[in-house]
Amino acid sequence: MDEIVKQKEPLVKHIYTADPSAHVFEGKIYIYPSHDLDEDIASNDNGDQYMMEDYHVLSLNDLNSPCIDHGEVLHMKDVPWVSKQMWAPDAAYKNNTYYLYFPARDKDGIFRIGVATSTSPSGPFTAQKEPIPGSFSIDPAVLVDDDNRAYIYFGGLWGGQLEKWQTGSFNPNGEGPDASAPALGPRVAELSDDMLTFKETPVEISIVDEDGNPILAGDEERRYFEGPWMHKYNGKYYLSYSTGTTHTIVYAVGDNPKGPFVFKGKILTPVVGWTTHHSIVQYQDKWYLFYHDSSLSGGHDNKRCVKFTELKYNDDGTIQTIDPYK
Ligand code: FUB
Repeated sequence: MDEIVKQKEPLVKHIYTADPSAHVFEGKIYIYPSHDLDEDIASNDNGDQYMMEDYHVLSLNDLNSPCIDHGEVLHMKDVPWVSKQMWAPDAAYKNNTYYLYFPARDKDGIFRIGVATSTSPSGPFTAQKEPIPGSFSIDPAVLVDDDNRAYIYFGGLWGGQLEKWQTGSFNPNGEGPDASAPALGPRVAELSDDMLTFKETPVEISIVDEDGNPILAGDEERRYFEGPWMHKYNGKYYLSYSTGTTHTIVYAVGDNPKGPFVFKGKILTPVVGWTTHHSIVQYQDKWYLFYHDSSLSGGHDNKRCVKFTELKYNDDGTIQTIDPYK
């Protein structure tokens, strides 16, 4: 019981953190979160309250050790193409190099995805001078598959601008589909061998129900909103994501890294605060959900804190729903 209570405490309290992407690198757990500013900013649907400027890396030597903050590893002043809002990042390891993928608005206010490299999982990271060509929207998540091919998943509605890319180019007036039409899916592209560019034009992922019908835009309990994460369990691909307006983390399962994915159910019930964002990682013989809530700030949407808890599978491969407050 003590262990569970401890796990649900914020990983760090000296800074606000969110959107945790957790990985096991070099035998330790590394967490790549957003770094929320300690500022009171009015919330709106465009996400203007999320004005983050830099990234810190956190790590745990093991699950009973205190969390280490490795300090600032990348600041927007060192990324020539960025104007503002360094949102949810992810990291990957390949080619003896650590890669940090991050979304931010470019000088035209359009979200793009950048990549930065380091020889160490704790950084510091050096950013490429330009965003990934052809990248757009937010919330990159990278899977390096067992065959060493790497895939990047991304996309987010509303402030994340995914609605504005339905024609393949940016339409500032683009709106989401009607409630009765298929929902927008996240995008996926295989990454080039050097991990710095897309190997192909990103494609839209299809998420369907058990009968093979697309999840509809009006189905806000199940439709994709933002925060994709991909992990593999028993050879299956698990795509998990936030439902945004209904504030849950849900998942869908497929046989292929690009889908289609069949909707399965809920992983995490709503947390304190509007956003919910997560990652799933295996450490030794157990699985863990990293997530955030706004408990540390008493509920401020843009002052969040990263937490983790154990995640359990049923014998049929489904995931047991987690209530973050039980
Ligand atoms: O942290 C800024 C944005 O809020 C992220 O990119 C979204 O996933 C949401 O958590």
